[in-house]
Amino acid sequence: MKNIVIFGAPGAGKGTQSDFIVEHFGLTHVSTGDLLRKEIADKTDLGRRIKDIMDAGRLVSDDIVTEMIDKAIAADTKGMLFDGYPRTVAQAESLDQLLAKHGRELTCMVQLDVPREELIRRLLERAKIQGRADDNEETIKNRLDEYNKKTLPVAEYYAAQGKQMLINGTGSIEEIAERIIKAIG
Ligand code: B4P
Repeated sequence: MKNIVIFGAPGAGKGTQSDFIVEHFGLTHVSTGDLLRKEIADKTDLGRRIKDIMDAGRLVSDDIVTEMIDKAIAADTKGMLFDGYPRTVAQAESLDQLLAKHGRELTCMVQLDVPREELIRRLLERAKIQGRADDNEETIKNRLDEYNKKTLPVAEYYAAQGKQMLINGTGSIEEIAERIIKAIG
């Protein structure tokens, strides 16, 4: 059973490439960004608490996302693709513990490598099409700062475990999908 993390900066193509990976390997897709946005759209208590944090491009607390992931792993029988999680070293440690609790372990971490100017270009382009609350110039800068400070150390965590696979995340969506599937396979 494969359990894979897709990792990268905001706009690196994690959500985009996740569709190809889950289809090819028959995995369950868990995007913490999608789960959190649903809480906001459904106006739940949690959604009300996290809206301002997400709109500002900051990370929500580790406890909130860890609880969501625990539930998702408990409900899964196929193997999983974790998209947008873990985003801090504390979350990466929790993921290892949660997988072990369910008798599983992480297969690998796929890291999409994309230059900063291209990340900004993609997110501003998406802003025109989807109008997501956090896709504007100032919030994008906050998201990239959060990524550099809190999320990039997660790459070292997986490199130290020998589980990091670095993939060139530039080029056409199909080309990148082919690179990822070949590397995992
Ligand atoms: P996410 O939903 O994970 O959003 P994201 O980082 O912007 O990546 P996304 O997957 O949407 O974009 P993609 O790169 O596919 O997180 C949003 C917020 O949720 C965070 O800021 C945080 O507040 C909160 N959050 C989520 N998880 C959390 C956690 N674990 N802990 C704490 N907080 C958490 O694509 C971007 C754009 O690029 C798309 O428009 C796409 O079409 C385009 N694109 C993709 N590939 C391309 C290519 N090859 N060429 C050209 N364009 C491409």
